[in-house]
Amino acid sequence: QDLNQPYRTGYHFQPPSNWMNDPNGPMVYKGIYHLFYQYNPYGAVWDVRIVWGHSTSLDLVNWTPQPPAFSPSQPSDINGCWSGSVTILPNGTPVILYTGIDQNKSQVQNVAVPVNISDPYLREWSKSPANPLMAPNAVNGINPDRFRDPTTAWIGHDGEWRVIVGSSTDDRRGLAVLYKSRDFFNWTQATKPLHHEELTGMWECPDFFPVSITGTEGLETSSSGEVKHVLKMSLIETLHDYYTIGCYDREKDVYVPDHGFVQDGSAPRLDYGKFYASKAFYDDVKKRRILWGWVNESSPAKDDIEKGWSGLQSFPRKIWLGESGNELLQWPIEEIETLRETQVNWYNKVLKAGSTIQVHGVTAAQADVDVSFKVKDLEKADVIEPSWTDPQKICSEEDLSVKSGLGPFGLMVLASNDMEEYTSVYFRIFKSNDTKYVVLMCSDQSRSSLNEENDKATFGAFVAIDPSHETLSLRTLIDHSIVESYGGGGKVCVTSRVYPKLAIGEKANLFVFNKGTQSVDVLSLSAWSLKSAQINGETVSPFSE
Ligand code: DQQ
Repeated sequence: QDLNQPYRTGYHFQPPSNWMNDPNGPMVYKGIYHLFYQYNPYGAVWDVRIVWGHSTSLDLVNWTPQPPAFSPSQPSDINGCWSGSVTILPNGTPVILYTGIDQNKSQVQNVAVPVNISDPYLREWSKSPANPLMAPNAVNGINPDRFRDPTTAWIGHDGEWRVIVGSSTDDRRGLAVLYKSRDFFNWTQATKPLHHEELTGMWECPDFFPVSITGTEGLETSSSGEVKHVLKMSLIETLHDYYTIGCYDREKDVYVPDHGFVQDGSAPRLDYGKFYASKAFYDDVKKRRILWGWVNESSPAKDDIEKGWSGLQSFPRKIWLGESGNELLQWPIEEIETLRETQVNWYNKVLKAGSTIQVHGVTAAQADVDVSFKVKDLEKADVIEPSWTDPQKICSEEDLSVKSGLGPFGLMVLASNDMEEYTSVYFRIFKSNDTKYVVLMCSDQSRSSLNEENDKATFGAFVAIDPSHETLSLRTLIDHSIVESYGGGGKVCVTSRVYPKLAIGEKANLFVFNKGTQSVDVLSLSAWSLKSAQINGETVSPFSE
């Protein structure tokens, strides 16, 4: 690994240099996966004149860079090509809808189509002279600064296209503005938004898609039948991605969530760490829905400028509706297994109270770890304070040294030899009354680096599982400066960015720990060294030369 670039990733998507933010228009076309992304060709900070970076892949793991799909060039996008989505038309042609910042700095929606549909790499795109297709005006009352990020379009009950665009009113009502079209090119605003929620502020990058209620297979965006719908919104006020699950009334063209979006922000999140402006697409090759999300830096902009880049994409995740019908599950796509090398396995190991055991034999800076715990003495759990309703706050206030509840137990990753640095991902179990348990999952970055200038906020979430019947599983993907964790089989995801000074390359270590007062069983642990993927012309070696 380039010792001057210890934070570049081995298998998380990033461009060779410069700034990247939102994933745009992911799709599979003629067997090739495409990812577009908000990219600044001029530097490592965001710039309004952002372009659509583009890469292609055969397996969603190794990526080939392509020229940017398009850049500001016409009056309707001369000040920036912002986020958008791909829709595959019934004849198989992919079409991009994206937000342009026009000559008046208004946000408008534009279309771009491939120049040559026989090119599976779709290297050239052409913008329609009819752009913009949708514009804010005095009649529709939309604020020209808050009208962006069109979704993948879908076909409604009457055969017409629908698409939503994120917006908000002046009094912070978040809006999924609905547009309809017969031919995909002439769009009219519907009289009502698809959905709105009071006091949630601007909705960036909405996403709206069906999920099966009978299995884990993904569905094409226009599917109907035995489905529920998911509406995801990225709230600019909190910089988090929230979702609701509900019913799409195809006749009335409205979406009704099963549980309304709670205005205090307690709707479920796709990730309780760093993860924003996410977008899902249907992979018809493997019949699954795949989610990408932008994971930004936690370092000051001056460090990003010095290292010459900023921003990662999460590892692509399969996403589906859990059996309960009220939560989404996510899991790293199976292709990650092609990167697995050395494997370490443990079975039925007792983690005594206060113990820390090293996992030897894997490249700890670039690894995939899957561990499941069983806790026997659940009655020993402390009762949770009624006022402890904010999991992130509990995780932040009770550090590892505090023995509250059962635990903490979990993983210490990117740990330096003498533990000056480590990131811990762990569980605590509390009782809420004599029979019910509360499982807390934390990702604590506070000791992750000797460099004090980074944002080292701790993240946390409750995991809806019953530890008296179920094992507690934790899967963590470690990749130099990103730690992406999946708790409870993908019920809760927490992604963090860390910048160790010592725990770099071969000097990084991996431990399993139990700082609680009761022993905990590791039913099984598998850890794999991961080889580096080919990402946009670069291979980070997991070993320092
Ligand atoms: N990023 C884009 C916008 C979007 C925001 C601009 C979300 O289209 O609303 O780079 O991160």
